[in-house]
Amino acid sequence: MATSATARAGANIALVKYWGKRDARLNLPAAGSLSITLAALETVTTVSLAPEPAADEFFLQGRAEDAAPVTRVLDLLRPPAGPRCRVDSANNFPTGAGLASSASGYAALVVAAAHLFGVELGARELSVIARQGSGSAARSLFGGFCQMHAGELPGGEDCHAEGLFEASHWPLEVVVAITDRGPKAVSSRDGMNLTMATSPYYRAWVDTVPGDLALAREAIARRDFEALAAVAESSALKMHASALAASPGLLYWNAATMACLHAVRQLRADGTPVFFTIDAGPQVKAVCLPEAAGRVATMLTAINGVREVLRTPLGPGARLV
Ligand code: 2P0
Repeated sequence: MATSATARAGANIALVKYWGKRDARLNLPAAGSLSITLAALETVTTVSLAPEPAADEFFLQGRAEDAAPVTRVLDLLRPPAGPRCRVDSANNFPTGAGLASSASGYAALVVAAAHLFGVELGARELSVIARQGSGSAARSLFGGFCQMHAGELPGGEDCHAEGLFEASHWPLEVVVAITDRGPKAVSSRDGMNLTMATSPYYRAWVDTVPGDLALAREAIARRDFEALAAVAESSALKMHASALAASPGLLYWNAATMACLHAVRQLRADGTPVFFTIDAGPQVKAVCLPEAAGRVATMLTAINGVREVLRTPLGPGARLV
């Protein structure tokens, strides 16, 4: 029997956002979401059987972290009273800064742990497990274009991700403008819980998601860039509007974030195929056709307050190394 397994997974960026839960304990989203998986922003995770049986250990970028969230996910895959593990995880991009490190992290974890424990599950079944670590992680099981289904069953058995198209269907590129490398002040989980509890716009936001999912799926199937740009920017702005209306209001953006949004809108008005999306942090992700990526990167690099610009094509789903 193997004593360790290693998997890698790309981060994903939602074009139709997830923000709110129908069950916090089971981590079931209130609505579906739709994402693209990124090739160049990646987590590599090794799960090893621990020589000491006492407790799981978790190291992120070489530093010991609280292992409890990792244990909860490992317990869904290992036999009762099965061996404890050491988990070593490394991101090649800033952690906890709104770049979906928990998504790629839990996706790589479930693929590695399933292999180590000899659990033979497909990507859909693994997405159900990854979701319990982090809702967005379910989507990193798949490459290219992916939809997360909220499901209706109380236990969440029908809450899973689905691969829509491989990356080759429509090879978009993503240019990420990093405006702050530090961890965000309010985690996604806390931010969405606060929005659910206090924002008068939360219900209105959730009600718009099914329509946006249908529009985005249709735009991707037809490779209709303008249609995808319209629904993706709308989804991101509505998510942030619901969060801004929480009490106290959640303000994830800084001045450079806002400057990037205007720059992307100006580029598109001038004929460049690019749109923006923003997650629970100050970074701006500009999604574009490949021929526009150089121009978009040059434009965002020149903006005051942009610390670094990353470029990535779409990539494959989580996989064993
Ligand atoms: C998304 N985000 O759809 C949205 C947009 C952030 C903003 O999914 O509580 O870390 O672990 O399920 O997955 C980030 O939330 O939250 C996220 P939990 P998660 O990408």
